[in-house]
Amino acid sequence: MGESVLYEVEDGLATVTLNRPEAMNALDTNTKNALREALRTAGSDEAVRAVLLTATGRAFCVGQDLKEHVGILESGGGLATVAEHYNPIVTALATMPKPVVAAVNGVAAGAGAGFAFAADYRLAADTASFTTAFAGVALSTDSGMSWTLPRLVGQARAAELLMFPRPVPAQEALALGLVHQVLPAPALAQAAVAVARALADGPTVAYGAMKEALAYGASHTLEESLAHEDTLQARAGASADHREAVSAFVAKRKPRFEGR
Ligand code: T3D
Repeated sequence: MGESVLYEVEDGLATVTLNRPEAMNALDTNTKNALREALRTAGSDEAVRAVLLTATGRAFCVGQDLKEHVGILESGGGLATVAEHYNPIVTALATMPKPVVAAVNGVAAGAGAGFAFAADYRLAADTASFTTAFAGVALSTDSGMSWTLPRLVGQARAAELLMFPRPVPAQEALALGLVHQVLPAPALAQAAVAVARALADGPTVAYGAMKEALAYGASHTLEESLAHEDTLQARAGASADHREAVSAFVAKRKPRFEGR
């Protein structure tokens, strides 16, 4: 992995850090390749039980690197990056069977916002903001935003945010339901690690099943969702962590989860 994305695992928590601060973490080809591989690694590594996605510098991620993109367009290149990069990155974030936390340290634009929206839990610095940005460069929407944004803020607000892009400040993002917590910027990193650490120490099989159940329930009937819950609950119910949790409850002690 290149150094435009840092990857570190500590005691079951993988931290993936966008690291092009001089470019506001704009997504050039190298960064997109490295991010895709980091997330695939985190998703498939059973020792990783939660992922924290964050970034260095004053921005979280300003989306597609337009300075690189202009060259690709001038040389007759197309929009292959959606299939090559954005789709697998968002698929990894949204479907890996473990929680993903995004710590949004600054502006998140275009695909950068899309990545944050694809996480399971978002914390933002009070100096951060979110903008869909696509209309500003005459694009529609990618990085999963057609799926995540209406689920977060509703169809009407999603259309407004896409058609009239503007930096939505962190406090407004909280009120809209785009983020779960807003913190003073210096407190963000520690708060995000605390959330991600709690998830990394939690019942991983159950969390993975919850992600799957929520995604399924969003586009299936009640009857289908109930049947699917039955299958998923059987999986969680067969986990060692479920046995441990029930034993711990009965013994009035704190459970110790192993993620299996
Ligand atoms: O092929 C495909 O399918 C394309 C897929 C696209 C997916 C996408 O993500 S499309 C959306 C791309 N992103 C944008 O359109 C965002 C453009 N940027 C902005 O709107 C603003 O810069 C921000 C609202 C993000 C931040 O504003 P501000 O005032 O804090 O910063 P600034 O002064 O505008 O920018 C500071 C520098 O960052 C500046 O460079 P300079 O002048 O110092 O050399 C600016 O050009 C650069 N920068 C900002 N965004 C990008 C960027 N450089 C490259 N790519 C960017 N996306």
